[in-house]
Amino acid sequence: MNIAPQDYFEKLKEEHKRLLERKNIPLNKSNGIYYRYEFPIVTPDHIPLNWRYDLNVGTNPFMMERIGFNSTFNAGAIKRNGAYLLCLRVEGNDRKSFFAMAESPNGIDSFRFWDKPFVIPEIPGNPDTNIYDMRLTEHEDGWIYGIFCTERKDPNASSEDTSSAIANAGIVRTKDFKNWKRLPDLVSDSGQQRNVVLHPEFVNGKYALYTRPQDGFINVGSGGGIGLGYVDDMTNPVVKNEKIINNKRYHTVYELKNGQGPAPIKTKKGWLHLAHGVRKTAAGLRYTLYMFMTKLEDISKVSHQPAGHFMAPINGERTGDVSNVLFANGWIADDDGTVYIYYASSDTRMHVAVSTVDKLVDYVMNSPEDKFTSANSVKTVLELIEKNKGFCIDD
Ligand code: M1P
Repeated sequence: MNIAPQDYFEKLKEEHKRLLERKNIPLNKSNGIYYRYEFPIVTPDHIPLNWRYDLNVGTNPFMMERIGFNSTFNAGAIKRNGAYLLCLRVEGNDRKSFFAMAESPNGIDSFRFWDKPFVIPEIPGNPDTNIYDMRLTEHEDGWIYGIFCTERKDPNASSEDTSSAIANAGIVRTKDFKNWKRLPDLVSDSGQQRNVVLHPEFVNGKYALYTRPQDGFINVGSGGGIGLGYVDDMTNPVVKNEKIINNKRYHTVYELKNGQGPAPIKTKKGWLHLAHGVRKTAAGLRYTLYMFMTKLEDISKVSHQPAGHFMAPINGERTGDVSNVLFANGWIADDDGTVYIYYASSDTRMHVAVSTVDKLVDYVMNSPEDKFTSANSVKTVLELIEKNKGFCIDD
């Protein structure tokens, strides 16, 4: 197509504006627990044009995209001054991720990136190769903490092994989202850590962290499970007394590995947790979301956990950069009890599903638990059929 660079850019601008202003529509089909929305809320196409194009026709005569972006996903979430904020993992075509904030007035559409991505300070002498999956926690100490995965090449890998990496938890804190103070990386007994999340309240005067100890970069090995450990001082983040509170288990959706999603939501009945579970299939790894509840008086005790997944990839969510993956590290509970669940599909784009605290509490407390055999699963179905005797249903 022969089109003058300036006209082409005008066309791009129009398309971008249309995308940013597109209204989202709740899908009719719901399981009563949450409803999804028709459109993804943030995609690489939402990224501002001046992050991608050199707008000077003199230096970019063909108006080419100079910097390409692969995905916008795995966002931490927080509400500030009435705006719904997503701290996105933005991944360039060069595979490097960084963080950028997008903001919406209603939590379901019109997400716009802030002017510039964040620059996360590095640890002197130990730069991060890649950073991703920020969990934001507004802690009762007055800081907003961001805990993310920092990945570096494994220093012990042989010279021909150019893939092995070490994952650990990087920590920053801020009060205004402009100035980020980098704290030392997490120190734990485990070789590697990912999916580390700060609990929003002190527990016996200590910071409580959900962890995911792992033996290798992809495989958790004999480690794994969602752990809970305690830190005296976030400026010297040494995890003590780390114990697994939610283990991986044979023939479940979290058979191979699991990880805490966002920081849990406090309710009158307990802490609501959203997590991801992973199993191995002939088609590769399958990531789904599941929920559980821990006790208010003892956050190390799981009181309820429904069987199976809470959300799994459907339709277009199934495909992307890493297909068959749902991953969530951000949700927002509004004052009126609405819960916005921000989830990414297939390591490519962000979506929202909407529920309420009451519905999620009901789901977690009253859905049957996994009883780990087919015979027990069918028994659970028969119990429901029996309970429903006498109720009319259409054939
Ligand atoms: O590709 C799926 C996910 O894989 C990792 O998650 P986990 O540590 O639980 O296996 C992360 O790289 C995550 O970002 C990614 O979405």
